[in-house]
Amino acid sequence: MASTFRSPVLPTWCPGCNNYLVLAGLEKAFQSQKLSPSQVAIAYDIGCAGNMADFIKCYGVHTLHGRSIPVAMGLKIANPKLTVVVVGGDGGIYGEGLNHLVSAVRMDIDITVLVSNNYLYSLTTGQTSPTSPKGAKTKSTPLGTASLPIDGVSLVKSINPKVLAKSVDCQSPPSVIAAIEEGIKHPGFALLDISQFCLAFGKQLVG
Ligand SMILES: Cc1ncc(C[n+]2csc(CCOP(=O)(O)OP(=O)(O)O)c2C)c(N)n1
Ligand code: SF4
Ligand SMILES: [Mg+2]
Repeated sequence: MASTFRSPVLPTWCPGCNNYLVLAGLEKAFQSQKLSPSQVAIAYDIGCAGNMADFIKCYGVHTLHGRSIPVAMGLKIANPKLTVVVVGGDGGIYGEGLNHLVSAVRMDIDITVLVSNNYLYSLTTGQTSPTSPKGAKTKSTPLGTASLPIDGVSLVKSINPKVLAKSVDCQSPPSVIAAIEEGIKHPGFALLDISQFCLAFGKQLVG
């Protein structure tokens, strides 16, 4: 049966991209919570992950790079009955938007932040991101990344141990599906760091 959350736009991600799993997990979680599209609002970041904006049918704002969390906070404050979700990448959430993540965690606001963590800026064709491993040779760091990577889950827990923060890996699809449902159900702030391998640019990180 077709999902009530599926828009008529077919996903444009690379065949096999792990974001298909995130999309399926979100749809499954909304359906298991018996939510209708008019009860859900999603703030999308910019990037491959954020392009999900076109593929889901519910309230949504395709925001600016790094600015999805403050938009989600505004949505939740304006209408606390809404289930509010953020969909973004490691670049937007842990880089340009990191200060907003800190604010949301301190407030323990009831939003669920899904980070498609592929350790790169993928939409812009594979530059170093805040989670790229130290020494990673990428398009933007041919001599190797000088900085240490950010661990989003540890960072968030160190700011507010009360929030839900979990790391899951797309190599285990059931764990991703279960974690998304847990995040949506959690009555407070939830961060899911969803580890992914970018099929187009990830080989820079393993070779
Ligand atoms: C304010 C602003 N800064 C930078 C960009 C360019 N830009 C677009 S997507 C992107 C990186 C996306 O990486 P990430 O958030 O990890 O998402 P992914 O594409 O890897 O899913 C950047 C730097 C932009 N669009 N807007
Ligand atoms: S470039 Fe990477 S993250 Fe983007 S759609 Fe392709 S596989 Fe997915
Ligand atoms: Mg990324």
